[in-house]
Amino acid sequence: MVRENYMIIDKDLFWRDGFVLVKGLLSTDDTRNYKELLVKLSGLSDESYYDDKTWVESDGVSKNKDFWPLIYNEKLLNIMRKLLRSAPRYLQYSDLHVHYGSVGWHRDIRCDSDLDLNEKIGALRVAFYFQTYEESGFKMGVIPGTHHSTSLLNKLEIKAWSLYRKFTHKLPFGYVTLRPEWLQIDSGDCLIFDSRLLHSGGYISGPKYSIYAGYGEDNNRLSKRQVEYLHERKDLGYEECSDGLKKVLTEKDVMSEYILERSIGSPKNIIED
Ligand SMILES: O=C(O)CCC(=O)C(=O)O
Repeated sequence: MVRENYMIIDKDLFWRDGFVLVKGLLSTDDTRNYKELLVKLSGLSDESYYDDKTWVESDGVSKNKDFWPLIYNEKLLNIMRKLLRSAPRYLQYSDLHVHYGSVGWHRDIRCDSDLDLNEKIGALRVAFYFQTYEESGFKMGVIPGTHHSTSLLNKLEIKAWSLYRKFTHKLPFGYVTLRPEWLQIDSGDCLIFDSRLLHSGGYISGPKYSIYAGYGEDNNRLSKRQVEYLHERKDLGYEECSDGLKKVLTEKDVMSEYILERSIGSPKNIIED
């Protein structure tokens, strides 16, 4: 059954399901420009997909000034203002993807306990896409409600299907305890989801360009944890938020208290004798 409420910006629905798909959030011009930037930075093109080339850059939005307008896109901020309890904050957690997919059910934030799942709202992940469904065949999978609860049976089923996928390189053919929904993605679409939500990219059959960015609230321990993750994952090479970006984030009222705290404790500010 096709649900009608993918695009309804309603806080209660969002808190219940954990996601909203906003069709055509970005204009055609913006979509073309960001795709061109991804092509330039990655050195890959549509054709590279057919040579099995992929590219990922962590912290890519913050490191590249040309992407900053995405962070404070007014349409996006207005939507997040409806979904959150306080002003949206950019958490500096971002990835640029070319022809890359993350297939397999996962969350984008560590959830240690029921306490984490019981929080009404966690950090947010915002995904922007720059190719048509016709070009890529890309669908994004989400399992509504799993940001608040995942039963033991759900977990076992996820384990079983991930083994199946590992050995067959195919997506599951049927679910028993899980109710995934597969969202058809087009150029300019934007998916906003709670980082705790179980989600999976679908396999692609053509070029794909996407940007994933993290947002949250001040005074929210899951938003704080999202920023702490940037410290922990040294391998991802997150840099301290630059003064230029801090200035812009402050002007646009999306500066996070956790990013500011992080700067204070960053190695750059530690004086060694
Ligand atoms: O675009 C995709 O294939 C999914 C990416 C994803 O799930 C992630 O980066 O967490």
